[in-house]
Amino acid sequence: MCGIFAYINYLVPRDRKFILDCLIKGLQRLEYRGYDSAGIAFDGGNESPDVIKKPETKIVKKKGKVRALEEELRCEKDMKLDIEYDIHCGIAHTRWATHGAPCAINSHPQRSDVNNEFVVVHNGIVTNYRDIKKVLESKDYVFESETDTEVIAKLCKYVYDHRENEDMSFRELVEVVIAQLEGAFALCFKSIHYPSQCVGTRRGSPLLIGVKTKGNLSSNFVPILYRDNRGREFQDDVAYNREGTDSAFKRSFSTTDFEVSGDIKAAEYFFASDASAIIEHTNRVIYLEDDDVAAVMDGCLSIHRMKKEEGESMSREVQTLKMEIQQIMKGNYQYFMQKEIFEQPESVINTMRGRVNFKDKEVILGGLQDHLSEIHRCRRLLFIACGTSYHSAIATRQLLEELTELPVVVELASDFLDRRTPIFRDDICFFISQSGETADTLNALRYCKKRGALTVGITNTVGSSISRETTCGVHINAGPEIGVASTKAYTSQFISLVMFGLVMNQDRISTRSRRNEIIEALENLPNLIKEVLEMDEDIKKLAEELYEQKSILLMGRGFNYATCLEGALKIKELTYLHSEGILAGELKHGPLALVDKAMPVIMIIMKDSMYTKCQNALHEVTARGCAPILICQKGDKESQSKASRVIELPGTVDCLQGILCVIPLQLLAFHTAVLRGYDVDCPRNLAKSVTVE
Ligand code: G6Q
Ligand code: GLU
Repeated sequence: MCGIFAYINYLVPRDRKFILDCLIKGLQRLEYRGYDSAGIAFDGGNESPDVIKKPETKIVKKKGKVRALEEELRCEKDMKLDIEYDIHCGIAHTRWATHGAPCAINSHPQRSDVNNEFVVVHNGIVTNYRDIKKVLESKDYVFESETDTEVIAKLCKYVYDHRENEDMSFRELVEVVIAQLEGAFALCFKSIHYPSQCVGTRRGSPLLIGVKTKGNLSSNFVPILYRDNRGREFQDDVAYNREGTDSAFKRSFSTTDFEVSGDIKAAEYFFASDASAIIEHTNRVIYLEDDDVAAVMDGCLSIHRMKKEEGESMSREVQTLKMEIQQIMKGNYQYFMQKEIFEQPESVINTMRGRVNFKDKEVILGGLQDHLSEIHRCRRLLFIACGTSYHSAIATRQLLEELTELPVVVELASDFLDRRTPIFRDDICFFISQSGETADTLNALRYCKKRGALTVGITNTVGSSISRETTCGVHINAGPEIGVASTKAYTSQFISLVMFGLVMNQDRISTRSRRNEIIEALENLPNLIKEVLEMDEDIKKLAEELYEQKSILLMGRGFNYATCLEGALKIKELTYLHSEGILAGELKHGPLALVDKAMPVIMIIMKDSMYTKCQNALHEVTARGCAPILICQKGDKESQSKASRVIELPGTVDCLQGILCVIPLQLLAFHTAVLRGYDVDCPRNLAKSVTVE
């Protein structure tokens, strides 16, 4: 979830061309994060800023690439480009749609009204936007987009129009607004009521500020003066008395703050989602933390805290970046795939955000809500997909059968079409696809639609063909996946399907304890994923032992059969080694012939209902002289005694264990590919989006 960039110049005269170029360049630097549309807001009008009485904000937005937005700007006739601004704030955005298809109207900046009084760019998801929208609609606010973001802009106007204190600052206004928001966000605001000011804030999504100051215009850059309030609690109790306004908007809070000020004669500030957009302007940056509200006004930057946690540091360090742009785009990682593997503690949270209520043990999937009774009445559930997405359905099939008590059929899209599989009007057909564009899955969707089945999309790409053409669905919200080999999308698809099972089971009293057990495990899952990721070094060592092999077999059963299939797919697509995922129950029916002392075998044995059967498979394998590499639960000494190497994982509920088990295999495939000298992000012969049959 995508990119924010803002540029503020204070007493550094810049013409409009410079400002627009700077905003566009900022967005281009963020392009690698993945996005589907882009937009910017800046001061409009052709009068000199010195004579303007009423400033205006111009918004330009475009679906597609930043290049298209640039083109659109170029086509703007009657826009003077040489008009010069001593002080100016421009904001820009690349959007990865989560609410509403990618199109100009849904792109950001979103606005408060036709006069663009307040405009905002947003990364993330506001989970309570429906409630806020309802309140605002009852007050005659008219919404123009399908986004969750638009409520933020409209709420700004509402708070501004109802303020009791005429001197309310922009920062104070934003604080009132974000106190109403739930979910994850990074935001930047611009307003005609606060000309040339910018406010940025974050909760859950990243935002940082580049700082470039000059002591005076003619001198070289001087170090900025940073006044930190370490050890001193800054009292600034802003208790908003909002009596007479809607109770939905009542809240009071106190703030503490920091400032970048001093002898600032001229300054430029850059807000951005990551340092790649800032580094070419300055290497001095401040990383905002959750609930920081940063405001640039009259060349000074102040950072306020919405609340101060006990023992929290009272300073924000101005850091000096020493990185190259390429490095920053991939964070501390060398490859996108590696970054995406390590993102999984956060991406699974984003999948569950606003859907799983851990306190009340409730799950709501907004996109399916209106169709649940029809789904409950169906004859069977079909899950149709390709590759990794297909594996996510295999991984959750057993749980879905258990929770829905319905027949669950999992199909490879290509085979499903080849067979011209019979489909009935009372079938519910799910189409799982990261890209939402896979030709086989899309064709299967059209085939099922024609036969009258209800179609449900599980995709990562809002506005994709599958998400548009299905009747309803769930966006997995894993964020853009750039590495061709799917990793974080798999775990997010997995969780989306588990959430679907829980929704279907919600009203059943007899299974409440099972449901609660799963929801509790979901809550703890991000921590356990982190724990597994800490084993990276051990897995790398294992890769060093295996990378010259010719073939690797993976065996498991029950909840971990899919893990073997997915692990083998990761190994073959990245390392070009032969690898096969084998159902341990099938060993005697053929694959056992492959096993001998020399054959590398990875076995997954977890302490679930399959434990004894897996032990039998282990015996069968060791009896042929093979000492397998074992992925098992911590402390399972019995299994470990027969293994050549052991990867010990933390335990979770049986039906989620596959998420923890697949991560070492993702890492193994990754490290093996690196050791073999292959391009991890773009394996040979493969494409990220397979739009041909
Ligand atoms: C695996 C690949 C691939 C992918 C399929 C389906 O690492 O990314 O197997 O899962 O090509 O793609 P979609 O999920 O985009 O439909
Ligand atoms: N939820 C917002 C939208 O869909 C922002 C998405 C993003 O992070 O780009 O418009």
